Amino acid sequence: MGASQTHSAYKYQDLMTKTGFSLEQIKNLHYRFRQLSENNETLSRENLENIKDLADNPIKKQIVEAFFDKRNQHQNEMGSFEEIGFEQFVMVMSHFRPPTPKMTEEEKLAMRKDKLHFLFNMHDSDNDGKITLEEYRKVVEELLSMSGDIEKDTARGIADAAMLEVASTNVPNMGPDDYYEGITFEHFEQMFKEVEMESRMHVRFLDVDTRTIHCGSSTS
Ligand SMILES: [Ca+2]
Repeated sequence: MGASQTHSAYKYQDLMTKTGFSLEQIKNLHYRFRQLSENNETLSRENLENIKDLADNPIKKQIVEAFFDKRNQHQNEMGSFEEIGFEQFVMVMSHFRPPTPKMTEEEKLAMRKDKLHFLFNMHDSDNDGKITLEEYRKVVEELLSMSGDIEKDTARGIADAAMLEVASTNVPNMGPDDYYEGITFEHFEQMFKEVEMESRMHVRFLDVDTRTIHCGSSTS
């Protein structure tokens, strides 16, 4: 037991450096990881799909997939994992870390970009660097399917109209015959220019409040 404790202490240290989480936060995440994986070394899609708080989330599929997406591991790798271990889990969770008062402006900007990349990747499911109309439609349809009385055709119409607006904002001189290939990351960044999302992007569905990384019911 002593040996394995030393081992995990060493691992924790490494993860703290990589993610900026505190020791306590990592311990909390480990606790939650063990719960989710039912005490296994790795987490499967099934483990996450069974989370009750996620059941009604319209973009559940994208959220679950994000955990297995190699792009979210900060290593320039692509593709997806079958299952993820604790370290990979923490790397994904680090995208939800809120900025701290101690951070410099530069660090805050880098963090913002990182979060935007995470969101962008969630939509760009085939990872070609563009969110195409097809990909955008899928997300809008899923978002709108929440309100059961909206027909698929209506959802489609709303997605298409939204995309057209995005296209005309991002490519102001587009002619009627020009084909809009999709939202690039630069466009995406523009779209979110006015949105303060650094502290807003957090998850509650894992029963982990990422603003504090406390497990269980938060007292705030
Ligand atoms: Ca794409």
